[in-house]
Amino acid sequence: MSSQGRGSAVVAATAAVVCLLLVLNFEMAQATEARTYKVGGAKGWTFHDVGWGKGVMFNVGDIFVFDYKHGYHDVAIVNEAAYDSCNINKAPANATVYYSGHDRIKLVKGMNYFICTFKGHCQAGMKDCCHGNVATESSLNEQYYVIMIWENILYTGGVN
Ligand SMILES: [Cu+2]
Repeated sequence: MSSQGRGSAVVAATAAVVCLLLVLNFEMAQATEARTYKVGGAKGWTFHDVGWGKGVMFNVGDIFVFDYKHGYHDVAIVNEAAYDSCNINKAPANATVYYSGHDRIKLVKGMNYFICTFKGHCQAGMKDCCHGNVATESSLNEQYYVIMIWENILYTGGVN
């Protein structure tokens, strides 16, 4: 009788640990999994693209995919001055330019500015900017809290 009671306690404790592991995995996945976005949506990187992604919360490490016909456009990572003026000469001399037609660019912290350097294209709206946010402190604290609960169950004799 008593051994049966202990057996069901072990099952319950095991189930609790499994549940917490699932929560923990979910939290970790949310914090570390970079998301991928196709710039411009279905039509890809093209004219009149300015404004795409407005109001979306992007995270550092998220990946922007620029899809376009190779040789017809490019993507330059620029600064605010070059972005605002559509003048590539205002960007730093070492600004990175991608031109494969399927470029994957990782967001960095702060503002990320992209323009097409082909003549007239930026002026025609081939420009986008977005803000790369870092994970908030509160979400990191929540993860830590879940780990603490899990460790308590494992080390305070909860499963014995
Ligand atoms: Cu272009």
